[in-house]
Amino acid sequence: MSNMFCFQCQETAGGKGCTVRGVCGKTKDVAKAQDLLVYVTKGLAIVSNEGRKVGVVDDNVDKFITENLFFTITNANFDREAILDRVKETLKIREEIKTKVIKDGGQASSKISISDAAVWSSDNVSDFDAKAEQVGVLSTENEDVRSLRELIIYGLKGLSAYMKHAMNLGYNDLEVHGFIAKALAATLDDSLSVDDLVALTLETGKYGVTGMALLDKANTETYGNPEITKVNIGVRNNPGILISGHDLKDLEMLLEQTKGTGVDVYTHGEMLAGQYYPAFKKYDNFAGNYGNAWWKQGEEFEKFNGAILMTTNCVIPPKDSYKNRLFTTGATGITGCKHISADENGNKDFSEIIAVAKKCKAPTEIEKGEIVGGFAHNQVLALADKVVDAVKTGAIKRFFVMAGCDGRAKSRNYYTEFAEKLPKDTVILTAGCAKYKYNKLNLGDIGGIPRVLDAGQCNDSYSLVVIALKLKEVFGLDDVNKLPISYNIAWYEQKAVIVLLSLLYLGVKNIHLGPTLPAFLSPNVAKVLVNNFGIAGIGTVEDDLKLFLG
Ligand code: SF4
Ligand code: SF3
Repeated sequence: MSNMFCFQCQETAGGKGCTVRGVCGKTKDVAKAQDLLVYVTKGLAIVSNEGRKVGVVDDNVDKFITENLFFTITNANFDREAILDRVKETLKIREEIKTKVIKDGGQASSKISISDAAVWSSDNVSDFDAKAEQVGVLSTENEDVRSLRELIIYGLKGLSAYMKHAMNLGYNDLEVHGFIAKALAATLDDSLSVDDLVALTLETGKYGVTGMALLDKANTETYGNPEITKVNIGVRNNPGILISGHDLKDLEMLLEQTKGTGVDVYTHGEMLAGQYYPAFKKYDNFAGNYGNAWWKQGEEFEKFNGAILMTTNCVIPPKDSYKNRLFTTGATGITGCKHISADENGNKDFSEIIAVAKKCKAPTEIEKGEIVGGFAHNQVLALADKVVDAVKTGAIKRFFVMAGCDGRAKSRNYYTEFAEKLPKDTVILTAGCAKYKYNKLNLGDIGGIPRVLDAGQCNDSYSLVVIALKLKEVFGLDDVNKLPISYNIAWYEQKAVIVLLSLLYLGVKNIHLGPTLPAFLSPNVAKVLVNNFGIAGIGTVEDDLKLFLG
C-alpha cells in the first residue's frame, strides 16, 4: 500500500506531513478510509448544494455531512471498518438525494453529472483504497490552492463538530448547513481563484461564529449558564466512570443512568467544563475532574481503574491495560472497543459501561485539591463592574487570551512558562484544553478576580469573544483591537482552526499562534494571514513578553 498523507494537526510528522503512520497513531489504512470519506462527503455536498438551489433540503443529508467531517477530525476515529461503513452509507444517501434533485429540479445539474465525487461509486471495498489514493490532500497540485482548500475543510470539520453538539440538544441552523455544503463543494471547484478561496476562508469564520453562538445557546438554554465552580481534582472511594470529550448531552445521559448505582462519574479533559453547568450539580454521584489534557490519557486512564467513555476527540489508541474498559460513542471509534450508538431519538444506553465500572476498583488518586472555572460570558458579565473598575484603576493592565488546545510537544511548555512569567497585574482568559498547561499553577487573584478565568471548552472561545465585545462597548471603543487584550493561542486540531477563523472574521488582529504555525499553510497563504491579520508564531517567552507588554 502506498504512503498516506495527512498534515491536518499541529503534531504532523516533521512539521510537514505524516506519510508512514500518524504521530496520532493513525495507520495508513485508517488514513485512506478517512480520505475517501472526505471525498465522498464532498460529492454528497455537491448534490446537496445543487439540491438547495431547487428547494430540495434534506435534514438527513445535513446530518450526514456534519457527522462525516466530525469522524475525520484528529483523534476521533481510528476504526477503519466504521469509517468505511460511513463511506458506503454516504454513497447510498447521495444516490437517494440525487434522484430527488433530478426529479424536483427537472434535470440533473451539470455539476452533479460531471463531478467525479458526485458520480463515483463502488460496492467493492477493494476499490476503496485505490480511489482514496487518487483523492487525498495531495491530489490538488497547486500548493496555494491546496493550502486554502485544506484550511477551509479543517475549519468546516471544527464547525461540524460544534454543530453536531448543538444538534444533539435539538438546536439547528439550516443556513449553516447550506454553507457547509457550499464550501465543501467549492473545495473541488477548479474554477475558483486564490482570491475566491481566501474570501471563502473568511466566510467559513463567519459561520464559525454562528455555529459557536448556536452551541452556546444550546448549552446554556439546556443546562443553565456556567457559574463559578470549585472542582475537586482528587478521588472518592467508589468505582467510577471517566467521561471525556466535548458532548454535554452524553454527560447528561450518563449522570441520569448512573444515579443511585454506586458508581461515580468523573470528568476528563474538555469535559471538565461540564462541572460548571448548574444542571449537573444536582447529581450526588458527580465527582470531580480526573487527570489532565488528552495526551496524558495513556498513563492516567490506566490509573483511573474504572470504565471510560470517550464522547469526542481526543482519543489516543488505548493500551491493552485499559482497552477493555474504554467505550466510544458519537464520532469516536477504536477497533476492538465497544461503541455505544444512539437510538433514533438520540438516546443512548450506557448500562454496559455501568456494569463494567461496578466491577472495577475506585480510581487511584493522582492529584489533590481544587481548580476553579466557570467564567463563561454570563458569569464574567455579572462581574463586569468589578472587572471594569480593576482595569480603570490599573489593577488589571492587560488580558491574555490563551485559548485553544494542549498537546504532547515539549515546546508547549512555553505556555506554562509564559503564564508563570506574566506580570501579576494581568489576567489569562482561557477555553479549551490549552488551560491544563497553567490551570493548576495557583497564579493568585486580583482583588478577588482569579488570574486564570476558564470559560470552558474550546467552543466556549465564543464566550471570550462576547466578553471582549462587551468590554469594547463599556470602554466606548470603536475597534476590538484597541482593548488591552493580547491573543496567544495554542492550536492542535481542527476545532482550533474554526476558532481562529472566527476570530479573524470578527476582525481580531495580531493573534500569535503556536507552538508552530500549521504545516498546511503554504508560504504564500501564510503571507496573506501575516499581512492582512498580523498573525504571528511564537518566539521565546522573554521576547514575547516584551513584545506583548510593549
Ligand atoms: Fe499526522 Fe495529525 Fe494527521 Fe494524525 S491527524 S496523521 S498526527 S497530521
Ligand atoms: Fe483539546 Fe483535543 Fe483541541 Fe476542544 S481535546 S481543544 S485538542
